[in-house]
Amino acid sequence: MPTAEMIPYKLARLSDEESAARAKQLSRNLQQRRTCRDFSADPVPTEVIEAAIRAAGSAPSGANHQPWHFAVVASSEKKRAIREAAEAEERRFYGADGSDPKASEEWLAALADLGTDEDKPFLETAPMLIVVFAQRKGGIAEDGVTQNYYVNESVGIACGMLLATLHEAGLATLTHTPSPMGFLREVCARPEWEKPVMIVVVGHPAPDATVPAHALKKKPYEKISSWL
Ligand code: IYR
Repeated sequence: MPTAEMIPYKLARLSDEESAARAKQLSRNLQQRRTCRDFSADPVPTEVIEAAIRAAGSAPSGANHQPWHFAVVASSEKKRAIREAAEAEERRFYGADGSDPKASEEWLAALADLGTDEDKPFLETAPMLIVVFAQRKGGIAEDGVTQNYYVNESVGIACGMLLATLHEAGLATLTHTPSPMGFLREVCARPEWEKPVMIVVVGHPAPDATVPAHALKKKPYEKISSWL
């Protein structure tokens, strides 16, 4: 017999019409999200960042251990430090340092549709960086010892909720993953049992921002779903 203390769970019951209308409205808006690489320097309200992190922190997680940490970086010095370290990794990735690229030819070919390169000015231009860390160990107490479960899945869902909230708030985002990312632990003063997962760059798009046309090539609904 499970012995867990249980508490009531209630949701306001919507009519099917209201339910569908709300799902479609949010769905339509989320489908407008793009990965933005051209940011303006305009500031963003800290309240929005806080609300998005609170939403992310409510994500489901293995054993409810909430194995995540969100480090908000807004200072010019820290942003510059992150840009410099990230660009050093990216130069090796793309072979822009004169050596053989770390990325395979196949990988570089796949990126051609995005038009990315080793220059990451957005890491300094954008007003906020949210560096997401996954806690391999620690439990709710963050003791660094207790085993965590389904860490990648949990943090992935939390990141999705973070991005959805920021987009709903009218902000542009970029999920950026320089590889390797170990330097982020040092810049953000995080413990060794935490693994940097991604930098979520947040801001307003620059007035002349563009996105690759490739971004609009979404797999059709019929292909991404099957009803059995
Ligand atoms: N981190 C590199 C390369 C890169 C890799 C993937 I997979 C992308 O979807 C985009 C970029 C960069 O940021 O340029």
